[in-house]
Formats: sequence, structure tokens, C-alpha cells
Amino acid sequence: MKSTRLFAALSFGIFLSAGAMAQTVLKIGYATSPTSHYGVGSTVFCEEVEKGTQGRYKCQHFPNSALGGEREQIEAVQLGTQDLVNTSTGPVGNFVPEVKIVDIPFLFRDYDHARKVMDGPIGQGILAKFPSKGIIALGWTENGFRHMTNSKRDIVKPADAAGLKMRTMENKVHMDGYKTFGILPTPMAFPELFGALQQGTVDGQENPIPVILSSKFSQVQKHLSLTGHVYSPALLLLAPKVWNKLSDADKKVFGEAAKKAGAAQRKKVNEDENNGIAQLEKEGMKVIKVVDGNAFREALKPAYVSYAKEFGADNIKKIQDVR
Ligand code: EAX
Repeated sequence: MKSTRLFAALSFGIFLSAGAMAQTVLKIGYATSPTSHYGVGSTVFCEEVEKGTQGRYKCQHFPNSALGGEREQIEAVQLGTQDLVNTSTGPVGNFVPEVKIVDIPFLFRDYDHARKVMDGPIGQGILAKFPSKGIIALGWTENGFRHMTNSKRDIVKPADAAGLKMRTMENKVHMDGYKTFGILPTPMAFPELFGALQQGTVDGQENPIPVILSSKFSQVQKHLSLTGHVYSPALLLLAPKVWNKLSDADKKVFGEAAKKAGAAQRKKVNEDENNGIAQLEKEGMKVIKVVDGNAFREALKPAYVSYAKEFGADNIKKIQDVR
């Protein structure tokens, strides 16, 4: 009698475990809040993956730099200790040099131009450079056009920015460009930025409206100038150890989910661009809406000589010519 009961219990246990779906929880990290552009894009990605894999894959979100700065998170994805990061290209050029060309200041005319480049052969070609560097780039999301904030004065032309200690991303292309404006660039991981602004360790920083809004920089920065000096792309990066375990069907699900994430993130950037300035003025920031863009482009010319040497003038022109 005893053995039949044992057999019955065992077979019920096997039935249960087989019935309960094997579920993989993916850790996804990003710099800003769950309701920010990164949060919206990451949520759409995760919902689409969970739906498309019938619940076999779901995400655990780590917003607000909970897993560290973007460089740290990219390293963790490369090592496989983190599954996904939704990151600006800021530090990515240190891992995949081919990305650096899209960080050149004043390279993109507007959002339409930038998005066409990222979604076209140039942007897709850059994604193809990641696997050989131990990272899977699922797709482009978006951070947005970067503007300057500081605690000292209005910035209309480069001379106004000269001498300001400005935090930058850990990105040499940005730093070389900003030096031509007379700025003193201080590379710093994003999680340290709010504190540095609060203590006055740096005078200012530059980020897209969605980041300035969601990170509440109006609490520590008085002046905002709509310089739009750099288009900051973003990427959804996946650990190869996750990718290599996926079936072809699941790989397709992950790829489609990344596309939908990019579209949702861009839509949120549009919304923040449309509503954010008024919101930031309401929060007390003094916003310079029209800057002397030509003076910034003029100042940047010496940096463009070295960009042309590093990336090829023809490659820069190919991007500029995309219509
Ligand atoms: O990706 O470091 C930065 O300024 C980035 O724009 C921010 O982490 C969002």
C-alpha cells in the first residue's frame, strides 16, 4: 500500500513541475525612473517579451541606476551578470568604437533625421558590430537631443559657457567637442551627478529634456539653454548568454519587442519635448529657448577636423546627407 501512495505522490509532483512553466526572470537596468522615457521603453520591451514567449521570459526592473552607472551596467551585460541594459550611447563607444561617430555634436539636423539614420543601413550596420565585442544590441531606443543646464548664468553663445565646469558623460567625442566651447568637461557617471550639482562640484551638465525632467534637475540647476548640441541615441543591450539560449522563434520575439520598445521610447521623448519646457519653467528654471547655434557650430570646427580624421569625412557626410 505504502509504495503505491509514494508512487502516486511522486507522479503528482512530476505532473506539477511539468505543468508549471519554466520561467526565466531577466534583470533589466536603466538610469532614470520607471515613468521616464527609459522606463516606458523598457516596460514595453518586457511586456512584449513576456507575451511573445507565453510567460517563459519576464523582467525584473532596476530603474534609477540601481545597478550602477551605464558603463558599469554595460560591463555587467558583457560579463553576463546582468541580462539587459537600456542605455545612452554615452559610454558605449568604450566597448564598441564604431558607435562613437553618432555622438558627434551637431551631426543630426533634428529627430526625424536622427531616427532615419538609426533605423537605416548606417544605424543597423552599427548594431551588427556588437556581437564580436560580446554584447547583443537588440535595437536603438532613444535618449534625445541634449541641452545645457548650469547654476551660474544664461548660455546663449559659446563665450557664455566658457569657464563653466560641466559634467559630461564618459565620452571623448563629447569632451573634445565641448572643449571648443571653452567648457571645462568633467566626465562622471550619471548616479553621481545630482549630488555633484547639489554640492557645486560641477557648475552644470547637459542632458535631454526627458532626463532633466525625470531626474528633477530643476531642484539644483537654475539655467537651461536649449542648445541641442548633441543627439543622444540609446540602445537595448542583451547578454550573449541569454541570446544564445533562445530558440529562433524567441530571438524573433526579442527583436520585435526591441523595435516596439524603441517606438514607445521615442513617443515618450516627443511628449517630454512638447510638455517639458513649460514644466521646467514652472519648477523655477530660467529657459533660454533660442541660442546662437551658428556660433556653437563655428566654435566646433577644430573638433570636426579631428572627427574627420578619426571617423572619415565621407562617413560623417553620409550621415549628414541622409534625408
Ligand atoms: O542615459 O549619463 C547621462 O547623462 C545619460 O544621458 C543618462 O544616464 C541617461
